[in-house]
Amino acid sequence: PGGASLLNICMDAKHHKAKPGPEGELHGQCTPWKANACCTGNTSTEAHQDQSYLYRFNWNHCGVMPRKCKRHFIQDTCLYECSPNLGPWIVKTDSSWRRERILHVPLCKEDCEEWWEDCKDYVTCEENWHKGWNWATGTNHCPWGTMCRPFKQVFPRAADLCEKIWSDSYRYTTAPRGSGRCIQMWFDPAQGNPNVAVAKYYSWGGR
Ligand code: FOL
Repeated sequence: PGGASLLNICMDAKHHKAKPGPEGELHGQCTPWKANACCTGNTSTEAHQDQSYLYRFNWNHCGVMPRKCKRHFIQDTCLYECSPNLGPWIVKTDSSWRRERILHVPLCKEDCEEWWEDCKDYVTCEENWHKGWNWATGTNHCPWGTMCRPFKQVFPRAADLCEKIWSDSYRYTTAPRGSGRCIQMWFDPAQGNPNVAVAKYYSWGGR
């Protein structure tokens, strides 16, 4: 494996298209991917909803998540659902809801640190948001015996947030945005998608 086969592909997961391609319109924060995306317009709209049909995930499990924090979770959802540039980090997984996942995507330092900074005063009861919830009502709630604690206690450093929250989907890096060595959750599509070059670099063996 490696090389060109890792470029411009979609993972085999819950809502991803089979192959990337242009979308006439993507919603809100997902618009940067519309020239070439693994998500449909519907998925991009749902990415902005509380308890969307995507995963029925409740951001507000410890009280209402502030707007400035939620925008990072929306952006994470857009990258996860829409990016065609995560090929070098796609791995098979044994899970009830997806056949492939991403592992250790090198996230740009600023994207991780701003996410942590804007969420540090919000509260949560789980370190890994992929598992352990009480789904009895159809959406996730904190399981009995857990406590809502500030992000900055659950995730003492920015790296803890970015790496732990989605079971190591991301790796914290010290590479800055624009370096070509890290994946950007946020970008201005006017200059193209900066993650294309990053996927190329890593698919040919860059470390
Ligand atoms: N963003 C990123 N960057 N990586 C991801 O892997 C990712 N995954 C989701 C959203 N954004 C992501 C999907 N989120 C469950 C919880 C969260 C979720 C998807 C599914 C869930 O059903 N959890 C069950 C266990 C299910 C199982 O593993 O069989 C639970 O016990 O809470």
